[in-house]
Amino acid sequence: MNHSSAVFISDLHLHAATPKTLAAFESFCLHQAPHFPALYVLGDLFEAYIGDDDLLHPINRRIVQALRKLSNSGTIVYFMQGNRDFLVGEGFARASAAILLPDPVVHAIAGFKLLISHGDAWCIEDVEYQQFRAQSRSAAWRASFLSQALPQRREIAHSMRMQSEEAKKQKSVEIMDVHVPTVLQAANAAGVSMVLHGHTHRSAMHQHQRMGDSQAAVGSSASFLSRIVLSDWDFESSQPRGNALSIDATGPRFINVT
Ligand SMILES: [Mn+2]
Repeated sequence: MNHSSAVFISDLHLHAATPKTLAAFESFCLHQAPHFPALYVLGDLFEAYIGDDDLLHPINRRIVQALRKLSNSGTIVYFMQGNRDFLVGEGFARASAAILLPDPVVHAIAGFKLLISHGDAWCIEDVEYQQFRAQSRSAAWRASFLSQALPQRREIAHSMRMQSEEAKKQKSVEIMDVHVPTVLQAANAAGVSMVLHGHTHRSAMHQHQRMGDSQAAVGSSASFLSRIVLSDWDFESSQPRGNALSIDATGPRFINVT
């Protein structure tokens, strides 16, 4: 896919206890995103998502409505699943008029070829998490989870989140970050010099030296990989946090969410 410009967000973690962040998202969809031909939501838009049959939940309705309105205004909306909302499916896509993306995927924006991912699949040093990830993405786990009633699913999702928070306290920041050599390998395989992801909540623009890249002259821009990490959003705290990334002909740039 090619777009002349685009804007990217991820990790809003919206739920009932984040009314200000939800309002910021609605405002972003109404006032900022319409300036772009495409919006990419790179996962964990939801703090928890228990199935497309839960779209009548008041929070989900507002999220779907904001995306549909944006889509109706002419901005193409792409959605990639995160680790919190990997059960987002065709039902959500239809309701919100969003296009579901596989993870990872390569798109070209303003001539920049980008590898786009939520980012959790690259956190390979967190072995325990990767085991859970593989299990929860299996058809059997999915079928068994979705066969339960919504209140039960809500409870399971809640206890899974609590367990994950507990487990995170025992893990180092490095283990929970992406494994840079793995990202470099993925970028080389995809033939891109720019990667964009969220998930780690450690927003930055990194430049990584590309080892063993014989075609690129040392010191030339082609011998570096740009790895851009989106912020999570939290507008409930006294120091609100959240950003978006825009890419146009002048390059990538973080923009404040207002
Ligand atoms: Mn995530």
